[in-house]
Amino acid sequence: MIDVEGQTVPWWRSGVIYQVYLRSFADSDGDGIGDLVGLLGKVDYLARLGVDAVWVSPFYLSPQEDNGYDISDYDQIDPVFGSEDDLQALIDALHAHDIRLIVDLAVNHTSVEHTWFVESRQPGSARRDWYWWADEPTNWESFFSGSSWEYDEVAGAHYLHVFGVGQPDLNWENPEVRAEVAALMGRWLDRGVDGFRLDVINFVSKDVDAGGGLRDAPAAPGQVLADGRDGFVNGPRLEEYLQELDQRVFERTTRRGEPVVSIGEMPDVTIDLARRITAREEGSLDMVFSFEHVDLDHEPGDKWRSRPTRPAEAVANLARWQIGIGSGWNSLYWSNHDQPRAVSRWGDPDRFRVASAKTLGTVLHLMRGTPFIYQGEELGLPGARWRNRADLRDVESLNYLASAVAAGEPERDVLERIACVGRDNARTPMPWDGSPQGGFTTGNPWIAMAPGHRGLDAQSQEADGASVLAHYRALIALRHEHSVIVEGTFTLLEGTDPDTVVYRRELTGVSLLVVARLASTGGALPALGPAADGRLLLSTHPEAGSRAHLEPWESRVLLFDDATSAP
Ligand code: ISL
Repeated sequence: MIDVEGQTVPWWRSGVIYQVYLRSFADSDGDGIGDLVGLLGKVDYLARLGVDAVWVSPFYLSPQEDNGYDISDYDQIDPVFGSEDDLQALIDALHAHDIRLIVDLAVNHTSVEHTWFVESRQPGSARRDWYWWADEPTNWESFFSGSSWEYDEVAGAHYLHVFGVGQPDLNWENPEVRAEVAALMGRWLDRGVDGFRLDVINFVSKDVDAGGGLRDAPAAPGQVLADGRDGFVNGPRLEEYLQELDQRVFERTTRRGEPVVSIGEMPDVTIDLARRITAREEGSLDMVFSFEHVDLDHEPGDKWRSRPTRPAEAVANLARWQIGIGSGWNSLYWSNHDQPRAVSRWGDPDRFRVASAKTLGTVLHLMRGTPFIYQGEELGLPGARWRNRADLRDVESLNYLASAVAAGEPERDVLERIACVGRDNARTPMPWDGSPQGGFTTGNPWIAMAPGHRGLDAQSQEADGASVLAHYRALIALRHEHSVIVEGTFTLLEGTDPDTVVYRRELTGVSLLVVARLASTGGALPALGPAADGRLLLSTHPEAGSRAHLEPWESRVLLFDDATSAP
């Protein structure tokens, strides 16, 4: 807890969270897969970066069909990632540096190998309705291609899986399921973790009909499968279920004596729902991951069909959320293990990698909300752009490739789309140093190192005061230092140039101005009035001074101690 203007603020309001995709972070035992001991060895790096918490991708027991988002036992650590002792050592080391550990929990679905599902399949099982079984499946298409239903011989019925075939959806209508989820979360708090990132938590309430069944979605002409999201996204009992979790789990205190942090991943969440769910007093979650800004650059509901989008449009969208979230709280992110890397998606990795990575970081981090850094984003890493089938690992991409090719599309066209938005492009191992496997592993990495990361490793950036890494450190430090960044109001200033963004944060007499050029061309500095007199806190082009011209991807952060002198 820190004090901002006499109010006690929980750490996550003034903090920055770092996302670790464990299997690609650091491998301690040479099997080519990152693990808990590998992460333990990098705690000093995280402490030097200055982050307040790490969110670690799932490391529970899992057949790894979806890299751990298919959990077969919530109480065991998958041996590929380490042991219970490794976890305790990691928690202790993180806590010794005041860094919290947030675990990633997928409870919308389990793995087919979970004993609950194994029992549920048995005819007459007491756990039968822990999952969704149907004789007549709906026409919903899975996120990972094909039908969302799979016929199971043992059960003699179809089960619902909105993600992979190995990821059956739990039936949250059943109170026993909800009680068990709360109980297992409690056991993770007992282990000393500080909070949860809840995978697709807004999918847990299904829109059932009077008979308790699920309904078909309207299909496009000539199509058998349809977009079923209306049947399970932001469903009718979602807020009730979250309130229940809040009472049972989130109101507890962590071993460190802090409130449990709760972060809901919510594709297709609306601003209104996000505001209600995260409202300061009555909200059940601390923050959500919303998706509007990362859904702008593709066709609605089809991530594979790109739509040209200016980065300034994504910033304008985030700005709309800044206002719309009201007394609630949002997470701020460009990147994660599901999204293309930011500098490749919105920046210019070939001509202005450093400046575009820094400026994208700046516009995001100085907004109101909790910034998230996805491993390697602080190095300004570009995406891998895998375009050969042999380089792909992700179930989503492999299924999409198979189904698009089966539907008659030329393989190279499909691979080209996967090279842009396939999830493997952001999942390559962290480059720690200049050695052949980047210091990630002494063995063969489970997915190849991205050739384009050579020379961008953490070791060389730590030695370079002008690196993207140095800029991210500065951004994190600014949030810790200036309460205007934490609690200040937000105003997007209207300009005339569609590629230049200016916003202002204000808090009792202090104001902060962010000016950013989001294009690979230069532009005029917007008329800022006396703003040029502000104190320059951070900039991408220190040599530019107060020139009335912005370089490609230039950004400046100015502080005014007397709000009246700000524009
Ligand atoms: O990756 C996506 C689309 O390509 C997203 O729609 C993603 O599926 C969605 O954000 C949900 O993601 C989460 O749940 C999935 C898992 O595969 C993702 O890695 C996880 O972040 C199923 O558990």
